[in-house]
Amino acid sequence: MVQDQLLTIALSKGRIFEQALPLLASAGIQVHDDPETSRKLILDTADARVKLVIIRASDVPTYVQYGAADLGVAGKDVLLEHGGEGLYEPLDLGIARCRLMVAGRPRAPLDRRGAQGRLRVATKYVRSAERHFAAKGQQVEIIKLYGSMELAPLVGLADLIVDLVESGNTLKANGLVPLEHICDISSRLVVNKAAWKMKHARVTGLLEALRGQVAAT
Ligand code: PRT
Ligand code: MG
Repeated sequence: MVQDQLLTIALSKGRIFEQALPLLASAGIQVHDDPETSRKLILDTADARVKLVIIRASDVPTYVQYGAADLGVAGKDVLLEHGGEGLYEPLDLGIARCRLMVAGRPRAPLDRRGAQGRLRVATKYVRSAERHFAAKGQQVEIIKLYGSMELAPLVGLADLIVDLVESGNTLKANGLVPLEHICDISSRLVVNKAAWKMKHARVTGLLEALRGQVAAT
């Protein structure tokens, strides 16, 4: 029976889990386990037909793309890097908001070529950074990092960084300033394209419940 089809939702622990929880609960998906204390990677919900899989934030689009999860919740930053193949992105959940920004030391050179040629930009967000500087017609050297980007300008690894900024406290604590706004970021509901067809009634039922809740908050 269509209504008995299992739905699997992928999400990461931390801010996305915490902020998605009330939205999911309002759609009838109460979660009893706490991923911060439980070691379980598959969580049951109050709805026996819905399971959650808890994975790294940057892995969510991959699980959904390959159908290992029917749906997922992922930051727009992560989706821009992934490229969105195999996914629909039907709803902005409006959670885990921040901004993708270029940052550096105060008075960091933004346009002029560095002494050794192109400006060096350290980031985890290679695709977004490339697109941003290409749109400005600026040739830069992108250095891929996996975290702690704020360190790169301090130790001479890069002139600039591209990173997420929320309060700005992390930049400030490291003597850096925001220099250019690239885009606003929030988390999106993503759906596997095959699941969208095969489990259409269940997926759209959940989508509409979430949409109503997002509109009300
Ligand atoms: O940690 P892991 O490598 O597993 O993945 P992740 O760091 O991507 O996961 P997580 O849970 O930290 O972030 C999940 C999603 O939350 C991101 O993909 C963003 O879409 C969103 N989000 C919202 C943020 C922030 N706000 C945020 N402030 N993600 C990260 N940060 C970091 C930022 O990178 C910087 O280091 O917080 C720091 C800046 O915060 P402020 O407040 O000091 O400016
Ligand atoms: Mg993190």
